[in-house]
Amino acid sequence: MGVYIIGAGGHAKVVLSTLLDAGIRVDGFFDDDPGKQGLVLFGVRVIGTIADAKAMSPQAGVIGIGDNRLRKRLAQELAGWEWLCVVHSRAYVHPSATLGPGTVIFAGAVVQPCARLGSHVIVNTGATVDHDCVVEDFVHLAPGVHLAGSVVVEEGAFLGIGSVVVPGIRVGSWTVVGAGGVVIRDLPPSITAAGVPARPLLSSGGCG
Ligand code: JB2
Repeated sequence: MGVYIIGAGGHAKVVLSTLLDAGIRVDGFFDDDPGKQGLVLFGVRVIGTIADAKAMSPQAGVIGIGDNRLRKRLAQELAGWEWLCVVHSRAYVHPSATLGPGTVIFAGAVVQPCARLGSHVIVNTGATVDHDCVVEDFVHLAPGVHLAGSVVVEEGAFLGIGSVVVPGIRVGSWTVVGAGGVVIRDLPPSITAAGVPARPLLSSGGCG
């Protein structure tokens, strides 16, 4: 069974560097961009489209695409693949923390005791997850995000670069927190919030 990265953009580049750091040999990327076919990145080639990956027997790998909904869709479409959980050697994960398949912990990140992280989660460069947090499937914590203790981040939420969440708060599924947001109250599902403190952004209501 080979090891492959799905996607060959900016996020895939960091996923590759993390796999290589962990001593894992990578056999290729799959990406739909015709302009990327045959490209070689750190010695690893883009060898086909995502349709080509689906046509193979299930392999091992990581979905190296930052978009949370797309990562979820591809995880469903590539059912049967063995998704690798990868932790950079310069990240710290306490032994009591649990990490699901496909989850990546990048350089400088910290995951503290009893944190529970689901599958295909991204803990990006220098992000921290404190004790007893629950981070559900397909969440992305961008670089420099800080979750205090006992925070819950529901499925598919995206916390933008440098945002922070105070203890015990719940961020709803598929909600987006803008860069630098400071979350001090629970946020419902499927909204965008920003600011200090973070508040839901009002939609225009379609009136121009
Ligand atoms: O349906 C698709 C799709 N299928 C394949 N939608 C999108 N948006 N992309 C698709 N792809 C492939 O995923 C594209 O051909 C492209 O090569 C790759 C996405 O690359 P991109 O560099 O645009 O995004 P990324 O997910 O690698 O990185 C984003 O997320 C990271 C976490 C960027 O915002 C990075 O800056 C960020 N660090």
